[in-house]
Amino acid sequence: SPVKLTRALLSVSDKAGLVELGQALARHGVELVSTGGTARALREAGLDVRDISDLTGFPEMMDGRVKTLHPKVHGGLLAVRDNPEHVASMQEHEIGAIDLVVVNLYPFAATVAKGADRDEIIENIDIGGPSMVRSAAKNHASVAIVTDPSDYAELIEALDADGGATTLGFRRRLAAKAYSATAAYDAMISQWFAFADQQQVFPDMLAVTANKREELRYGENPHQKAALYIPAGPHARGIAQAEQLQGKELSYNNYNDADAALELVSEFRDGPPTVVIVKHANPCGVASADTLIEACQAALACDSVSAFGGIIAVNRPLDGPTAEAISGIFTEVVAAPDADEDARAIFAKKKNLRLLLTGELPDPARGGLMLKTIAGGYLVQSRDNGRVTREMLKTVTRRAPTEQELTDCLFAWTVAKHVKSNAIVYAKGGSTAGVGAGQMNRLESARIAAWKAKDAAEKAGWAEPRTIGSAVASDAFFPFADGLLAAVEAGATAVIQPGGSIRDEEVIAAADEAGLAMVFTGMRHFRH
Ligand code: 93A
Repeated sequence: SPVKLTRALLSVSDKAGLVELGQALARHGVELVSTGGTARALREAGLDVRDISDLTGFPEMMDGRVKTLHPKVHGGLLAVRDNPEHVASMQEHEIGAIDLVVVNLYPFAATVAKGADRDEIIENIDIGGPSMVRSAAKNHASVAIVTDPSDYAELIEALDADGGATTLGFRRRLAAKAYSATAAYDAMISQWFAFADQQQVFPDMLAVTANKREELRYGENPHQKAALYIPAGPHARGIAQAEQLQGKELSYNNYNDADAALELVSEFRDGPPTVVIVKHANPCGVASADTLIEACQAALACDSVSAFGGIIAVNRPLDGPTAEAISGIFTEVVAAPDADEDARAIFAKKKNLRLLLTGELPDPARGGLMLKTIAGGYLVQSRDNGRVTREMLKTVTRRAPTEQELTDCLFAWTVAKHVKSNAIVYAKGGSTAGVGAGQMNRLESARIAAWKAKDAAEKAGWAEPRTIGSAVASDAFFPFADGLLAAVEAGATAVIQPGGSIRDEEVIAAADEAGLAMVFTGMRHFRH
């Protein structure tokens, strides 16, 4: 796989480091072929250079728009060196192999940045350069492609070390970088069109990395435009890949809520039958049980008021009884790995209900990136795939949690991870008792969760709210003891939280005084 260089094509707008590179190549006996400006710069440094017009037999023409776009260039780049037919074509058409391309492209971004007029900007869209980059990168089995002057030093070192040859590993890395460079270059041009032409609602820059699958009726609100894009490259499967069996088109909010529901229920992929009900991207009822119908009833009972118009996700194929129970309340979307005949028949009567079949649930431990726009920028972070296991828990109170409390703690913690911060979740016996979401202080979230549990008990005619004897999860540490005291007041007996506050001791003392068992996870799950 090492390829000894014989001919290099250099065509660079940024002439930095060019002469040093040319000298190194000459030292290794490599023939240099160049376009106008590049050839001039090399010659001025006393190097021997062959003009591209000499290689192609055509002059550079049309203001340089056509310089390297020629079979003698692209044939020399693309020919498979050990393919007899390719070799025969090279001989027949007098095409010489080119085994190194050094290109950097017309400075499109800099031309826009300096405030050039439209014609000058258009003239700085490089065509021949990216073509050579892509040809050379495709044939990286034999050709090295350098697009970045900061890689010249490594190339020179590699040639010096390998007697003027490049290795396959190096060429492969260069090829990957080359395609990133051309993709970024085109993205930039596409963004410029979108920006210069403001009435274009969907900047098709996104099309560089994703394909628009559908335009949605509107965005979060009716005056906003919206569309769903699917990544162009390899990607994980999720709600966007679900098969819709029936119901109206999904709206922007439907997708967003169904995603939240599916992501949460996927945490229970390997767990017992579980049902998640989501409203405004927050879970309002989550329950696990021996059967799906029991889990469904328990999830509905958590907060039957909020469940109205909700989005439901389950971790088992839907059966008839569960479908019947869901049909009894107004539901916007149901997402399930599958649905049996009975369930399908029952839902078929609910014309407006959107039924989504997801197939195997997404892997909650998978990696990936999360993207959020802020004015003038993007925030990018890795997906929150952190998971807390029993072994990671550290008991910090005098009393250790019972087996049941531990199970409730982990259940509450898993749900809290999917609740907007500040998140407080009470859980008992495999279902949420109260969820407090999105408050600006933790105490308020704790109070709201407890209040909701009380309200649910009254509505259901239970003797007491299910926070009595529950476990409570907090997505981040309690900065003061007051949030914990609110949980004590609500009747919680166990607490799970990250720990790490400078007032941990105060919080632990308050827990001890109330006879609570508390465990620290050492991991936080903010979500906004
Ligand atoms: O106008 S082009 O799109 N047409 C071409 O055939 C072509 N070949 C190379 N631009 C082309 N190039 C670009 O010219 C290279 O990407 C490089 O940026 C520049 C180098 O030109 P010069 O050597 O004349 O400075």
